[in-house]
Amino acid sequence: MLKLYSFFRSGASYRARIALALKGIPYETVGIHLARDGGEQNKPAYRAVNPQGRVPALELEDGTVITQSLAIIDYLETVHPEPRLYPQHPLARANALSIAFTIAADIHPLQNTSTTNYLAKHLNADEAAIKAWYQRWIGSGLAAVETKIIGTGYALGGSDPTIADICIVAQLATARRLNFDLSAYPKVVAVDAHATRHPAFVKAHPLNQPDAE
Ligand SMILES: N[C@@H](CCC(=O)N[C@@H](CS)C(=O)NCC(=O)O)C(=O)O
Repeated sequence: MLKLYSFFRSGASYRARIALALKGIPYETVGIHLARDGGEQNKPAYRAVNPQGRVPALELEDGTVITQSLAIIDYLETVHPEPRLYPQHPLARANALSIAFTIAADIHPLQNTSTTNYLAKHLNADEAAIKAWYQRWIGSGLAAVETKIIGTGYALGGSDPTIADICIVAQLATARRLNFDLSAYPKVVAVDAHATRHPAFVKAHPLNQPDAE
């Protein structure tokens, strides 16, 4: 069986979990606690799985490991093409990936705990400075995503969720945990509200994970 190294609260792990649930692929969760005891991601046992020390990582039956949530989603899409997570039309597909990369490449790395911990520990940033920092980057990223959303249900207006919805839902869970004010992004909030009713998104929700606390 596939193994997903995941932390229930991790937005990047949430993306991989939604994709697995949407495609109905069974897997075993291996919880990697990012905060306990200096972070299990930093221990040799997990570094042997993912030398970068980040979650998620997907281990295949033969022991091969795939890291990076978007690479995991791309792999799943290639080996289990149905249901599609990338729209068929080239422009819709480009837009879905544009939303996904805005979140995964432009927002997430800047608000990630390892980044904000570095600001605090090495650059003397206090709580107010850290809050201003992540608000700046979540805000500008979500403002861009807001302009790329076409639908009022799923992000691209189709009848099925795509990688764009996956990334939006995972990002909003983190934004809410950080008490980020979402009132300036009504389309993003509407897409999240719609997608999170889908059973696969419910299954992948942080609080429905075996390692949830
Ligand atoms: N770009 C990566 C991001 C992975 C990532 O940064 N995961 C975070 C949790 S959301 C993590 O493992 N942080 C632990 C650390 O940096 O020490 C992906 O999409 O998989």
